[in-house]
Amino acid sequence: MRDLPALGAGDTQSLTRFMNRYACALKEIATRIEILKLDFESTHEYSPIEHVAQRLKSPESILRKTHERGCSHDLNSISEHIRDIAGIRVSCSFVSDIYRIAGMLMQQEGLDVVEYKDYIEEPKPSGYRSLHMIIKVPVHLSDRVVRVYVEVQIRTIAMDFWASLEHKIYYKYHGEVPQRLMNELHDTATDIEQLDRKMERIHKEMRALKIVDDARPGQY
Ligand code: 0O2
Repeated sequence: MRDLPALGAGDTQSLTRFMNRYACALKEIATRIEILKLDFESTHEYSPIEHVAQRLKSPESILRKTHERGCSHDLNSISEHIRDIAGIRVSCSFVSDIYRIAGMLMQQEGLDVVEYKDYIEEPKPSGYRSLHMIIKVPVHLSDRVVRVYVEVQIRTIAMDFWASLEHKIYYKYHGEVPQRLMNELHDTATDIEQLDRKMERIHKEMRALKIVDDARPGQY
């Protein structure tokens, strides 16, 4: 985004306009994801998306992150350096769905994937698994188009369950999680990886059976 005024005390109008762009970008990407879900369901009689959640970072949390990063507090700089002000999380049933959704978004006209981090291929030391993309999303304002960063996190329901519990534990211990718990979380993340694989295998078997069943001549 360009030509944004500096964030001054009491400059709430600029801040509101600034935050609105992220809210609009979230609407834009959420709609695209919803359309993918609807179209996929009607074409394949199956939904690769289980759940979608979105959030906007609060101005306080944006400023905290800006401060931690040591970057300038003006809105132009914030919009360039803090790329997860708008975040959307997509939960899928199976790992292959994660890549399917990511691939469909990457191909969409107008969306520009500027960062792609695959923490499923290379999990974080904590055990965290998820696919992250930073996407530049066009927002059509009354007089111009601005492009706004949105962070998209895509993972399985099981990975999401793990991440949410780990996040709670991390905050509960103010980042100083006892080693025993960290080890246990790490082991659980590995269990989840195996569980995801097993579930996907069963699902594939079931779909193969359904195809055979559907191909059979009708019975009375
Ligand atoms: P919150 O409160 O969820 O927003 P970045 O902060 O994005 O600039 P980084 O580390 O390069 O820096 O980004 P990365 O690795 O893509 O991670 C961004 C987000 O992924 C985090 O946002 C978390 O939401 C999630 N995440 C990353 N690692 C972990 C992890 O080990 N456990 C859990 N539960 N979540 C993780 P924030 O800003 O840290 O937090």
